[in-house]
Amino acid sequence: MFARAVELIPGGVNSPVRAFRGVGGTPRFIESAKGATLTDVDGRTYIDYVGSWGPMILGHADAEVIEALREALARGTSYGAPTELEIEMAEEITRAVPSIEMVRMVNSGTEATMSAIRLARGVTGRNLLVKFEGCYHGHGDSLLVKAGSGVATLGLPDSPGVPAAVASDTLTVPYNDAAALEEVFGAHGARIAAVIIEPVVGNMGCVIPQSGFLESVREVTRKAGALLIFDEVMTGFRLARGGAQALYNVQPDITTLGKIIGGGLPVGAYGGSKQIMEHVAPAGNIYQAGTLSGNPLAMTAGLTTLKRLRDPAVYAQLERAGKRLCDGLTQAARDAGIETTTNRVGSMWTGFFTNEPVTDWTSAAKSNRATYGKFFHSMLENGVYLAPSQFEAGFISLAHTDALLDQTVEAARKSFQELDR
Ligand code: KE4
Repeated sequence: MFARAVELIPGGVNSPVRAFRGVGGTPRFIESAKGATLTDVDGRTYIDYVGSWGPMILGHADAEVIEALREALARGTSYGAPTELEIEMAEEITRAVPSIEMVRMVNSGTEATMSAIRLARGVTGRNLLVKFEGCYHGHGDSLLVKAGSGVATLGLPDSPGVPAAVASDTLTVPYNDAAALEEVFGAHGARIAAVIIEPVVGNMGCVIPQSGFLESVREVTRKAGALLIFDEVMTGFRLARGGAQALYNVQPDITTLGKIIGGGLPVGAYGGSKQIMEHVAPAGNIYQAGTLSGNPLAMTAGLTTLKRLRDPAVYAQLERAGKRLCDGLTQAARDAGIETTTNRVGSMWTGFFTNEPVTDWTSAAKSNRATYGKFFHSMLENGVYLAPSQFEAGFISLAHTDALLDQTVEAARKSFQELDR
């Protein structure tokens, strides 16, 4: 199948990370999924910790979600006109996330962050954007930018096709480095429209904000009149019903969401105060649109998922599962004499093959990618499907029973033993 796919689809995949280039080998083609389990086209089953990169927090093919979709399908798939479902989704999100008084649905996390950045630039009348090295916010041109030579120097394209003129409006600073952010604001503060950040990072592997860091980002943006965008596409409804901003009690001006709020169907959203969101067309003049935005199927799958997440017990369960798994994995590695650093918040985690703390991209990049690749394939052979890259987060769902978590730890015990030191 992969040989056929590479003839017709760039790299044989519709999103690069799926091609296994971070770990080598041939990607598995998936036939079906149920609960915590994936089944590939050869009939092999795996305990899944990718969960479609975050959305599948209830587990795959959740009976209630499938039933709700079945009923919705009978009423058609898309109207291109407003529906009550979109009001219910907006009510669900605004009730769950205090900083969001008004929200616009889009169709991907990329659309959400692109729109949030345009909104921030339109509202402030400023152009510069600040992001953090190692954070990923989708593939919008302003975000495919790498750091210039010095912290306060303007950004450079991180992909062909991104004009230098666009990249130079983005500045990049190291994560967890409040001093570097202060320096950037000292040099450019009055021109900065927004800072965009993953409040808990998933995209360099899981990296946790150090104490006071998010508060310092909030303070420096407030003082300079720049907007703070929390990109909670991954952390929204994952770490808490109110997202990372509820967990760390830091309120951004704009929040982007995605993944979980679509229950596995294409979705994204951005929201904030009414005062800010009323600038978005057609209420205001900052343009953004989308054929399938708020489509009835994604709203149905998303709402069914979010209603199940109203029960605070689910986050206690996800925390217990995360601790059980990661304590087990760490012990299994240690028993095999292998040093790992594990960063975890709730049901989102990464085990890095390094013996140093991982607090930013520089420290994450020191991890041993070759060892991770060997571990990944050994676990795959042992029936466990981890993220096919050292620099991604793993996700546990409500369908991951203690038995499956313990089975995963046993598989890891074998895999760690197999790793040549
Ligand atoms: P999408 O456009 O892929 O829906 O969302 C982009 C995005 C925005 N913000 C954050 C914090 C994200 O994690 C993402 C997408 N995450 C990746 C996982 N690293 C999706 C997987 C993929 O690219 O295939």
